[in-house]
Amino acid sequence: MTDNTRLSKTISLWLRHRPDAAGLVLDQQGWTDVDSLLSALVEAALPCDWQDLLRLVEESDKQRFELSPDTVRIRARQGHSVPVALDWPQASPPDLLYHGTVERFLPAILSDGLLPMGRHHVHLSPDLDTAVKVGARRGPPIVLRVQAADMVRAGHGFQLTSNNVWLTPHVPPAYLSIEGRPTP
Ligand code: HQG
Repeated sequence: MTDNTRLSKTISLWLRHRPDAAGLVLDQQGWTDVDSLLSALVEAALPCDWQDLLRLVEESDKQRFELSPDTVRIRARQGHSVPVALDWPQASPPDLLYHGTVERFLPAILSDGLLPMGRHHVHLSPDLDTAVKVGARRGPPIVLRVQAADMVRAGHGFQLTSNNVWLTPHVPPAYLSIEGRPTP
């Protein structure tokens, strides 16, 4: 693992799941002080200065982190398991969204739908490529198609993050089909 990947994974862990492990406090919207984060990184023997952090935020492949406009605070854009109420706007999704997963989860997903599991929301992408990459984290990827516009017509809400991830609390199985396989 490169130093940058280790740094990014540590910051992801702290800002999404374990702020307590670094003595950090997140506010309601998931923000914490950049200075506290930099001090915690030094203590964890992952020294990172302000320039390094700025580079990491800007160059992160998925734009996972966000700095406040005054650059005093930082947060993860999504993916939390700690209680935060992120203020992403409700938005109207395209007709179809995609979710990458693996074969072993399919029976449960086709029976219960997509559930947030350890996170606050189900994460969906507007393009196939991203879904393939998300699924491939766990094995040979399976991509599910989500009839997002139909869900909206049935009263389901969606939020759109500034790095183009669509969030929704639950996708019932009726709105799912497997990309590349005939609809049952
Ligand atoms: C599956 C990463 C059984 C779901 C990624 C997934 C993404 C079910 C896993 C972002 C299920 C949850 C989110 C059900 C869903 N029964 N399994 N009913 N419903 N699942 O990591 O979407 O690099 O919480 O298919 O790239 O994989 O961290 O969600 O396999 O963007 O920035 O349960 O996290 O981004 O896994 O990934 P996750 P995800 P970062």
